[in-house]
Order: sequence, then structure tokens, then C-alpha cells
Amino acid sequence: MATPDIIFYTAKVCPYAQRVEIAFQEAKADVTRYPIDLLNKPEWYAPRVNPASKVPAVVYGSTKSDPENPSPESARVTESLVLLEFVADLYPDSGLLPKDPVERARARFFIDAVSTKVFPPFIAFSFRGESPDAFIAAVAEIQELLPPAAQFAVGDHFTIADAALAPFLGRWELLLRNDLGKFEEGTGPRVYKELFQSERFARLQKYYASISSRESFKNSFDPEYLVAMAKKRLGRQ
Ligand SMILES: N[C@@H](CCC(=O)N[C@@H](CS)C(=O)NCC(=O)O)C(=O)O
Repeated sequence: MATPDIIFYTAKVCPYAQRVEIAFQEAKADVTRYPIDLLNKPEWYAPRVNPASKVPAVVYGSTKSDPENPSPESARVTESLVLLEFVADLYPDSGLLPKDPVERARARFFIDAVSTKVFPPFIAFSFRGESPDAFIAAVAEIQELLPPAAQFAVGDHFTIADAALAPFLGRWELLLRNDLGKFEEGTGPRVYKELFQSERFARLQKYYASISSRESFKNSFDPEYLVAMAKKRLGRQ
């Protein structure tokens, strides 16, 4: 039987797509990447690939497909967290999901905490200029979930829990350091110092050093491009 092919619709700017890119690279998966320009999406994308018209999306099929006109028999899989599980299921030997049920539950709990606790206060702070306090408190809660000595979120092996958080940690570090956000000037570097340089967040900083030094992260994170895009969206001038 032919190996099913995987078409991955992605965009370098998108942290959700980077989650999936990291997982594919960690799994050493052979995928066809198709970049989508989010400012000028092809008219076939929603009807043929993802009705929600978002990246990331994957078409998974049994025949070599044309990315612009994938076979209707191929499966469409969307939503970054669903895709992380999908990649882990396709590549069980990658260790992206541990074999042990308790560790699997820990990975999923970590992902749930990231999604429910940190994103809302980050958006309030960064896109609406509200106080950073709730965001900093939420990051402290995430830090508490990190094992004291292990390298990654659920031990010494990189899992989907790390892939889920890494793109966001990377963007927080970059955007805060460059003072990019809809907050008062100078607030970004102040919060940056707290999260990425203070003793209080030493555990988080060590964790960030572990994930940001992974090849899968470095290959999928382009700081200059992200700063340029963020300046257009969040710049003060
Ligand atoms: N919940 C989705 C969010 C994906 C998402 O919001 N993607 C954005 C880019 S980061 C997108 O494609 N937006 C559509 C657009 O910009 O038109 C996921 O986790 O995959």
C-alpha cells in the first residue's frame, strides 16, 4: 500500500501553524508544505481545504495530490491542537506523546492550562493595553506545572505539550523585548525583564532555553520577519 501523503498548509507568521511545524520536524515527517498568504488567501483554500479559512490545515490522503486541488477522498484535519495529536498518532515512535497514560494526561493537562489560563490575559494585555498583572500571574501558574529538574513540560522528552507552548513563549520573548504591543511605551521591556530575566521566573527561563535551542524551533521561527510583521500590526508610530 502506498504511504499516505501529507500536505501541510501553513504560514510563517502563525504561532498555531508553528506548533504543527515543530511536531512534524520532531517526528521527522515527510510532508509537502504549502504556504498560505493570510493577507491574500487563494480563493480555493476555504472550499477545498479548510472551510474556516485558517491555517494550519492538513490534507492526508492515499494518492499524491495537487495542493491546490486535493483529492476529495483525502481527509482534512484542522485546529493546531487536534493536529498535534494527529501527528503524535501518525508517528507513535516519535515520543511526541509519551506511552505512559499518566504522562499523556500530564501533557494534555499542560496544553489545557496554556490554552485556558494564559491566552486570555495575554490578549487583554498585548492587544488591548490592559495591565500585565493577570498575564504574569498566569505565566507563573504555567511555570508551577514544569517539573523542577526535567528539561521539558512532562519530563526529559520533547512532547506535544512543548510544541503547543513553544511558539507563544518565543513570541512573548520577542515582542516584549521589542516593546511591541498595544500597551504603554516601556511596558514590554519591563514585563520582559520580569519573565525572562528575574529570579522569580528562573525555572521558566531554563525551560525556554531548552525549547528554543531545539532545531525544530529554530527552523520554524524567524525573529526578524515576526518583528517586521508585528510592527505593522502593533507599532506605535
Ligand atoms: N484555533 C485555531 C487558530 C488558527 C488561527 O487563528 N490561524 C490564523 C493565523 S495565526 C488564521 O489562519 N487566520 C485566518 C486569517 O487570517 O484570515 C488553531 O489552533 O489552529
